[in-house]
Amino acid sequence: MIPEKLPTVPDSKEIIERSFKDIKKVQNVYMPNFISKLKTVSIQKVKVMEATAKKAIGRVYDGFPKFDDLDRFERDLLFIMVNGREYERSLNNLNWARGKITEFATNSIKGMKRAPSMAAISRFRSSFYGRFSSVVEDLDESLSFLREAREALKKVPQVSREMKIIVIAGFPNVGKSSLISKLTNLAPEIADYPFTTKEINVGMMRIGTSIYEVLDVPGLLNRKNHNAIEKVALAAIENIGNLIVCMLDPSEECGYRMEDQKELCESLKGLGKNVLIVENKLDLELTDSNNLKISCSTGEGIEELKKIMEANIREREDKGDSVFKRTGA
Ligand SMILES: Nc1nc2c(ncn2[C@@H]2O[C@H](COP(=O)(O)OP(=O)(O)OP(=O)(O)O)[C@@H](O)[C@H]2O)c(=O)[nH]1
Ligand SMILES: [Mg+2]
Repeated sequence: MIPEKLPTVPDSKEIIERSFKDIKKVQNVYMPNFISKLKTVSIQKVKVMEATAKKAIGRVYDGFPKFDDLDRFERDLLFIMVNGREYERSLNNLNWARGKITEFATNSIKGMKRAPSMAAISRFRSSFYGRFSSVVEDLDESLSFLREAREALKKVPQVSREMKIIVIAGFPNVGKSSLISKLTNLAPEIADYPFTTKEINVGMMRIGTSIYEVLDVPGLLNRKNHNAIEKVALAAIENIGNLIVCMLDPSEECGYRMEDQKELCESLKGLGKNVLIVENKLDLELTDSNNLKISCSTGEGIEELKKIMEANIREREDKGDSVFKRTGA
């Protein structure tokens, strides 16, 4: 699961500045012995600096989902947008830095406790500041990557784990977004050019007493090497769709041949998916196939489609079909 609120990611400069600011708050203590006084205050400063930095780094580390927290759908989508290995490495770097800071602080405090002179105490303290700053500075690349990953994570749609999910798939420009706008109260962008939809639109559809989640996904071509936009569609089709409505445009107004469009539907079936083939743009072209025919322009066939979708899901569910086992982590 991706947490609803992801922490903001500071840069290394902010973490260092915050840590140095916090040590200014360390109170001076009254002690007749100068060495004891410097020791006490210096140790306290190192402890404060360690705590502030670890808190700032920990907030990011703890707030970002780890690989195992993500299910396959979330993982696929996130890793289309950002490099998966880099994501793991960046989080590991934060965790490593947290450990290093504690190690430096512990050693520095140990040294200060044994230090025979004020100069020695100051040396231990300065050396901690230096090592601390360089470890935090080295995090800059990871922090900046995680800032990018945060934006990508925010784009992963929240889909239900309880409701049945219907994915509207098909070639670009066939009318998928037009259909979701008929089935739900969503109003996504609809346009007469391919790849209008680049992200997943999620809507709710009520049929009788049941509520389904309907996903309008980007267009998908029937080919092996999919681009990043098509991969978004595949992430939903492969991992979470209980029913895939594969939409065809027999008028070929979409700009793609029917033959290729049909092959796509067949290849989705080949993946073992529960596929329902629907022909759209009935107002432009009426074929003599056995597929269900609709028109998102006139609304013809939409009510029938709803009934068929519901019957399909009920039947599959009654049979205990594997399409209802959501692919987990
Ligand atoms: N005549 C007619 N045009 C339709 C019908 N359904 C959709 N369109 C038109 O087809 C074009 C594409 O519609 P969209 O709903 O944006 O298609 P899409 O499949 O979501 O397209 P991408 O997001 O680019 O993959 C638009 O110009 C729609 O107005 C229909 O039933 N009849
Ligand atoms: Mg669309």
